[in-house]
Amino acid sequence: MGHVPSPRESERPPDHSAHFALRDRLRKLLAVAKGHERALVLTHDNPDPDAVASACGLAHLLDQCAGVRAMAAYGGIIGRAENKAMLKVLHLPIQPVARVEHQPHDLICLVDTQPEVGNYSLASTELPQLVIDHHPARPSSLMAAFHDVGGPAGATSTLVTQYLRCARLTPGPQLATALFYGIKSDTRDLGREYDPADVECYNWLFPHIDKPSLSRIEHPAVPARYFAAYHRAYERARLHGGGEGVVVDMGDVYVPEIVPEVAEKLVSLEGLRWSLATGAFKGELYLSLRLNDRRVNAGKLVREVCAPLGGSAGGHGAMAGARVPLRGRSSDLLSTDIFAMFLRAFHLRPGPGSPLVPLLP
Ligand SMILES: [Mn+2]
Repeated sequence: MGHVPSPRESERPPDHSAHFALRDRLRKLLAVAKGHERALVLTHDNPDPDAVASACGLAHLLDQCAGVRAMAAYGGIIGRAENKAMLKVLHLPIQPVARVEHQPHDLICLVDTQPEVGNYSLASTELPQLVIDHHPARPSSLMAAFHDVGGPAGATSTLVTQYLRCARLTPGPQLATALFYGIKSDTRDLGREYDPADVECYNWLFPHIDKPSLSRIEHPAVPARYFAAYHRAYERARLHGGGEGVVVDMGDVYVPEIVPEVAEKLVSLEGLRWSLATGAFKGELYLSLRLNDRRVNAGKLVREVCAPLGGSAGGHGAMAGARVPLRGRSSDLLSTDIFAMFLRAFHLRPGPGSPLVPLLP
């Protein structure tokens, strides 16, 4: 852990054209922002560390370099213990959107998501003028006055770090730690879907981060409900295709983020190609897919399955998630239908499967 050597970087001659391209993008970003007075920088709902960090980072950039007073905000809740700890330990200036969206603002920015994805909360139908996201580009983002979407970066925090760096703004320990943790968690410690730019920003941030704070964030205290949710998930998990895939309907969950967390945990099972978890929270079914199989694109697959169900979906190669409104449907019946659709997509026979953990007598 810590400083990751980047042989690819040191072997490569300095890339001046990439630097000039970045400088041009920064100039354009600031030109779009300048002249505005107050910005709302919004993440996707139930934001993860990457979303929170990039919102705070962009707000800081707008504040310092464009003279725009910027408020970072999120919809939904921050429920995962690590994410809650991140806000608390680092005192990050981000608030629930319901608290700030009625305050005057004349610039809307979106980070870690895009207009078309529909997984962010804004009462009005105002369109964002500035969109920064590492997920695959959606056509609607190209209508924003400034957009940096669909590039190879493994985290939006990487893009924001590049802008800060290019603007010669060194983040203080709290923002640096947030951005570092954003990159680290979105790329699973630089082990999944990462780009040389992620490694470069990770290394650049490392000397500026507050190490004891990072440790407190990564090893948070968790409530008893956390263990209960895991216990239930392990008991309910069903293997399919002779251990090729695992599905679990977690039932009602106390925080939506426990669904991706469990999917992530289950995909580490030896020999497994994919894991799928669902859980119901406040009238919506949350779904998360994780893949060990590079031949399948998780984001595409989840979008195909969930769009007809009226859900909003996001994700990329190895990880994707969706939210489907229950609209009176029972969450276990909907989960059963969804599992059947995924089993079909993976060329497996639908059926009950076999338990992951044999029940004790
Ligand atoms: Mn992200």
